[in-house]
Amino acid sequence: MIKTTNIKKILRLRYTKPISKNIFIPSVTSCTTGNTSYNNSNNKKILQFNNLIELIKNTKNKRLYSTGPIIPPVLNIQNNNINNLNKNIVLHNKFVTKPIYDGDTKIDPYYISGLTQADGSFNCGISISKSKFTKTLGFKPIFDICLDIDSISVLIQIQKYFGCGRVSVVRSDNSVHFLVSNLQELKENIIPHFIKYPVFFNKLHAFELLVQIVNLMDVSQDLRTKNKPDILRLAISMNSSSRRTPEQMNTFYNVLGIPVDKIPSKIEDKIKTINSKITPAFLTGMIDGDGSFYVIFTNKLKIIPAMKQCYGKNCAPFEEYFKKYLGDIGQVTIQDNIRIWTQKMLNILINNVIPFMDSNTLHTKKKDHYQIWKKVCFTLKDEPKLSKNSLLYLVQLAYNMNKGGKRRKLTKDQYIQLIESTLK
Ligand SMILES: [Ca+2]
Repeated sequence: MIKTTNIKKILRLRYTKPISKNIFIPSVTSCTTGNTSYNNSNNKKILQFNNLIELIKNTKNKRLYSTGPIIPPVLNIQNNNINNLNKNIVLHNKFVTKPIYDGDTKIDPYYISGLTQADGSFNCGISISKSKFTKTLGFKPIFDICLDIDSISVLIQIQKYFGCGRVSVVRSDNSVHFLVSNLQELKENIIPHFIKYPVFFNKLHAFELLVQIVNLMDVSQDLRTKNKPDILRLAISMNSSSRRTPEQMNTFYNVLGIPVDKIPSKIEDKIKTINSKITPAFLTGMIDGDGSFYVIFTNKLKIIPAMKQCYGKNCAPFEEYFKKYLGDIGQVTIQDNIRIWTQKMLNILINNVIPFMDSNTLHTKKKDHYQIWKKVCFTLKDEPKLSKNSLLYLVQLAYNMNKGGKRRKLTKDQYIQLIESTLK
């Protein structure tokens, strides 16, 4: 039975569900005219396009994947490289297309890296599996970006961008993750991105170790077994904030037959400087991840809009770029392992921060907070001494933004009461 549907619908279908390994585009010559169709005979779905090149042009696909078993050859297709594409299609007659950008997705690659700097991680799971006589150590390298559930659309866009991975919701803490743990996808989709658009400091350290792990795992079974002590050392050196105990690490080495006195030291994170460029889009990703636009309502009825950015305590060199893009350096405080940069000066917010944010789009829920916050800034600029009516207007507008103003001492009604009783 053949079901006909149009290309757009198929592509939308694929965005919500990663393409399965048994979808094939047989070859250009065997494609019939007309729309895309499924053929469910032999348990294989066959996608047929009347003109594959048209499809690639129309949907701005930049990659074609073979669905051959295990290691699909990846072809990077440039728009001006159609001849090359034809040659490749003759070579491999089984393909699925994976879009790298779709028409309405304008997510900057640097933004993705900036968001990863704030809310992403490169990690490697370590597990022990037991059989009757032996214990075996297993490794699972993972790339992960975690956001609040209300920003799930950003992760779906990022999934489209990479053309792989899964988006998974964790109901218990209202978070959503974009996860890639498939070795080939890490190698072909994730690693090339972060080589071209790097992250910095501890994230770069973890990424560099992930690259080595993937290389050590992407070999024959025998060689991989031989590589396990090296993989283990890399895996436990990735994140200093890891919750693994020294006892657990001893146990891992023990499974590999390495006694406690022979355990190598962790690989130190020695990255202290910024060695590649930080673009406005990168900074925007960082702000979308760990930045905040908020409004302080004091008991003396003063309203103070502010912006803050959190980042690792070893990441102070970022501040030079905050200054470059966002004006005056503001105020830096340190809490536990986090540095917090804060800007409360209204003229800097108006003259530097707002123009920057207006030309560099936020993608998470924060973009709504930003719009409210911006109104507060402009109201205060126009009316430095707020009238009672303007005060009430700003309370209605901004008091409960950012998670409903949960952290405030007074509820919104109590604050309105305070205004009413102070300014009769
Ligand atoms: Ca965050």
